[in-house]
Amino acid sequence: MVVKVYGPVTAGCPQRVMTCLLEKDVEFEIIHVNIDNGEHKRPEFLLRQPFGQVPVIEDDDFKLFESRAILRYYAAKYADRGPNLLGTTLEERARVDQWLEVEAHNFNDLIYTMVLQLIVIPSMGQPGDLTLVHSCEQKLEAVFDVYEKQLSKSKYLAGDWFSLADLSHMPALRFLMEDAKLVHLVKERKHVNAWWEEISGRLSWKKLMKLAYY
Ligand SMILES: N[C@@H](CCC(=O)N[C@@H](CS)C(=O)NCC(=O)O)C(=O)O
Repeated sequence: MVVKVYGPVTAGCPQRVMTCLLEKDVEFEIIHVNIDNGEHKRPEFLLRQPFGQVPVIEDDDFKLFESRAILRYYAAKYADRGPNLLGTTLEERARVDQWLEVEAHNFNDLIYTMVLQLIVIPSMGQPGDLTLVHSCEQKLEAVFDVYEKQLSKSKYLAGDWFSLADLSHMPALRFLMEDAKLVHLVKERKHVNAWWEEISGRLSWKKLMKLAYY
């Protein structure tokens, strides 16, 4: 049965899930949800995701929302296929969880606010709040300083192997890399930059970029 992923292929949270499925070589079908016209807030979609957000997956009769829960599900379901994204020992798994929490709460929220102010609100014809963007940028400097320190000790966030913790950062990192005013956050940190070069060179990410943008 082909896994159905609901959400635009260009949105960060669905991209996180699709990258994981590509890592695990799981066949999937993208069911486009038009978030520009509010399709994700309609009653039919709220039956799938009661908070009106993407992504959602349907795998046979199993349905799941929340992108990081979906990552953990597929990394565990296909533990023996492709790279081990979860860790093996209890401690490795805990470290992956730790950095997944950091990504969700210290990192992603700041980027989400920036995307809203720099892309979403202007696309609706209103000016974004650049003071808010600047404040997020300042906070991100401090977050990336922590990452730089961690990545000087291990090749990836949770150790010397690629895990969900790294994968989960990729869509938001791409947004920074594509913005001429924000790319410095990554580029000026030697280890963070080398980490991005490494993870964005993975086949799964290259395949996703082809699916989404070419
Ligand atoms: N915690 C949720 C967040 C989902 C989320 O924020 N999705 C965004 C796209 S990346 C969305 O649906 N935005 C439209 C909206 O919130 O109305 C997850 O990780 O799945």
